[in-house]
Amino acid sequence: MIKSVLCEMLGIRYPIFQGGMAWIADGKLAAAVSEGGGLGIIAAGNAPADYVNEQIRIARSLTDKPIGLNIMLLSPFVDEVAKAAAEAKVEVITTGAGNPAKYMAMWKEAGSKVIPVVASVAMAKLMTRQGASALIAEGGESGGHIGELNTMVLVPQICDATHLPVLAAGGIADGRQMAAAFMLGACGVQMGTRFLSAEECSIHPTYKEKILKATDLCTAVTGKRLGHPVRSLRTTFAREYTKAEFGGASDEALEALGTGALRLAVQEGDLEKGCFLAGQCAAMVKKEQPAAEILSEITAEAEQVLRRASEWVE
Ligand code: TUI
Repeated sequence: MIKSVLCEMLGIRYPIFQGGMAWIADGKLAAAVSEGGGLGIIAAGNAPADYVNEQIRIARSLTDKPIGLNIMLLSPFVDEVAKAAAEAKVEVITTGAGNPAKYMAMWKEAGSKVIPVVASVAMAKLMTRQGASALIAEGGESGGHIGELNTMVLVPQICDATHLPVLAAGGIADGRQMAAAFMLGACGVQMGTRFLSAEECSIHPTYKEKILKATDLCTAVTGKRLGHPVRSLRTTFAREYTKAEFGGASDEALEALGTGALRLAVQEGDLEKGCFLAGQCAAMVKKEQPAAEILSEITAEAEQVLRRASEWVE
């Protein structure tokens, strides 16, 4: 067994969160992860409150274990989703792509634990002062919207900047990396890409296949010019976007290229126009398996590695 303060704090067996991936992390996937002993997290993404409420209902019908909701702070529906989260009393609220300070009092009053994703020391200190229960330090190996720093340098600096429990995220897909995260001071991990291959993950079969066939250099970052760098698989979309980005396309034209691209990847498996978000660890995802098996396999491997760690010391 891995011992972690996160397990006691949240009532979970494994200190592993499933990342709140927009369009992907629905009630079914979140319930499978929570039922398997981790923390399953529903992604609100850019969806309205009605969608979020429905996914929470689905998750609650499949598990009585704690669940989380990820609120993407750039969403046009962020205010109504923030309110819905408080009303639904989800056990954990995670946030991404911004500063959730103005909602934190409301969420805490509702009894939710607030665990923001941070990508810098300044944000970690601010969230600590605002009453977060833990922090997710997400490095640039991650899929989707990313910050400047990578996991290896971000995690220890965040751990030094807060007394709160820290989860490491970004590029983590196996037990060796989970053990390494503990060595950096983290007491848990969040994984997104690894859960794309879960049997309970309902992405288009083409998306799953692209992940299972990915190799080490398969991802690229686009969107730096608009100030929203995003990591995805190198597909036609990524190539076309990069061409437009560095070929003098207007901001409006770039926005138009990106609109709907996540949905096209997830629901249609559209290899031309879809944006297939994935972390740098995509190549480490080798087979489709139940979410519960992913959790037990990674934890068993981390335990084995951690037991051997003392062999380095005489
Ligand atoms: O949010 C994510 N990953 C995402 S969000 C998303 S949807 C989207 N699509 C296109 C453009 C933008 C978003 C796809 N993937 N991860 C968590 C995360 N949060 N990574 C980095 C941050 C972050 C960045 C800045 C957190 C806080 C922050 O603070 C800035 C400030 O001072 O407000």
